[in-house]
Amino acid sequence: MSKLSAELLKVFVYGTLKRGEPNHHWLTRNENGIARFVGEGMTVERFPLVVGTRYNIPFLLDKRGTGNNIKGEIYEVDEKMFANLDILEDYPVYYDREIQTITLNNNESVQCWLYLIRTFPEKLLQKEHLAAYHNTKEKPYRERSERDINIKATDDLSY
Ligand code: PCA
Repeated sequence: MSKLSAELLKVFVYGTLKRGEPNHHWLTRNENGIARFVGEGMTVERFPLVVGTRYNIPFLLDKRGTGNNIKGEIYEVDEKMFANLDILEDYPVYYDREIQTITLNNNESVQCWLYLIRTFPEKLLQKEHLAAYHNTKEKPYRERSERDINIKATDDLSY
């Protein structure tokens, strides 16, 4: 593999994929492919990170310059895992993704993929802008199997 394509398979996760959060098992399940934890990191760019919809889903909104530098975790993944992350995030229907610069705790910076929401109702911006996501008892994350299948995922954004 060329160096460039290896670099493109770093992913920065800021939501339910982090350690201790409800979708972390996707990264650790062997059948999904390989994921290696690289370190904790933070976006150089500021973004609004909000918890939205009736299912309390974390969203990084494509409105850079608003909100905080976002804390998360960097993983190196193989193509199989990357494809499985795309399935989980319902890319490109629900989340889109792009490459962003992430700084590690040692001040090194790396280029990583991250998932974000491009098209969203303005009112999502009125929710609290977080710097780091954690699932909570007060606003528990609901997985897809618990969601109303009669409502289109993208319609949920207005709740
Ligand atoms: N999973 C991805 C995007 C939002 C989410 O819950 C992540 O953890 O980065």
